[in-house]
Amino acid sequence: MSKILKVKARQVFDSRGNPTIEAEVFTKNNSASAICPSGASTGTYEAFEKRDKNDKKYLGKSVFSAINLVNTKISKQLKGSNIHNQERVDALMINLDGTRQKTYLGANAILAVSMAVKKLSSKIKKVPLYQNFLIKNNFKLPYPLMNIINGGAHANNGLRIQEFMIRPDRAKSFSDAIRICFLVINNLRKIIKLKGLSTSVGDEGGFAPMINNNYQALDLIVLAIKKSGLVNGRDVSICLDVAANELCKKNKYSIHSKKYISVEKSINEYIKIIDKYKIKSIEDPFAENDWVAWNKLMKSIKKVQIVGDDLYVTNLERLKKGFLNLSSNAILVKLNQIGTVSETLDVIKFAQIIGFKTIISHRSGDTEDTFIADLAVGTNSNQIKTGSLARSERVAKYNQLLRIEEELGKKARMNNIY
Ligand code: 2PG
Ligand code: MG
Repeated sequence: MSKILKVKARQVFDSRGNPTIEAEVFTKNNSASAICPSGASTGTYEAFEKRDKNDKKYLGKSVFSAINLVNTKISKQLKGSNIHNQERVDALMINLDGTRQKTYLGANAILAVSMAVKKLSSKIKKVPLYQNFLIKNNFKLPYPLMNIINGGAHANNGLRIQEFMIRPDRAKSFSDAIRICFLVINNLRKIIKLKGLSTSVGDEGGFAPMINNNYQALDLIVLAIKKSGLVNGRDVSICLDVAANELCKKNKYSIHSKKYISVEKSINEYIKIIDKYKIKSIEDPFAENDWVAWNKLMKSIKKVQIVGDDLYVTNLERLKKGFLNLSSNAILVKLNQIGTVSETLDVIKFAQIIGFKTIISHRSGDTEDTFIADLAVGTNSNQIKTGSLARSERVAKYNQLLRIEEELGKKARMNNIY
């Protein structure tokens, strides 16, 4: 048995240039480190991200107090624990924290340590990280949900919907999936340029042209798919993350235009764009507490993947509620929404038992850490959402999946999306 000797943390920076935590876990002869990501459109029920609100030198965003807790309390608590017993290590941190949303230690502190423990366990076992989760053979590669136009809280163009994505549904391999996305992105860049718009990118690497109308963004994507010699709705599907928490006021929504309209009218608009643009997946179509609206949408449409992100916040209790309420048929999984690897795996296991699709996701403030690429393969997750083929913190995850595919060789298979 390899015992944890100590844990050490340091402040590093995420892709938005904000401070975040890197934790390093040591056994006698080995060490591994991991970095916690950070969201912008966060759900109310997410685990707590601890920052030094009064540290003016970093505009209240530094993470030194959480780091101090890692170096003292967490390190002391984990000393002597078996590095391979992830559940016990995570339980020790959860108990030490003792709060519902991990407000004492901070989920950012706990998660960085939890991920580093998983990585070190793999290193000591001499197995690739993806082989150290739930699946032990028949590994499958996830379909990328690739972000190509950014709006909402991830850009300042005024687009209502936060993420416009494509999914290469007919790709036979992960490398082919990436090639198809590459083609569409390159054609989209040309189209945006020809229209005299900016090809600069948003937080997740998708283009952020100054357009403020969803339909305009969707038309650009349809054109880019066509120019790539592909068929929208067959070879490539358009997928959305509405992030509707940001677009809700007193049970009314401003998803489709600046005007706030009722849930029923919003659903009618959804039905129209699903038909017109052959949309296959919609994430957070309504706000995190509007269980009735989610259920109405599920009953009004068929064959569309409805994904709960802010609705579930990778929390087992909320997922159970959503299952009973018939709120969605898929869940977005983000490690830092819940704060430990073990709790994340519990949520994935339950989601798969109830027949939900699982989509492993990055955060809009992400890092060079590629943990989620391995997590997607190691949990047999159907899809991965990790930004565009731009910005190294996004591309790093796709590159890691290409490496995994190469390593699996002839045994590599794509997951199923339907
Ligand atoms: C989302 C995520 C990731 P954020 O809403 O799904 O794309 O954004 O990390 O800002 O919550
Ligand atoms: Mg989301």
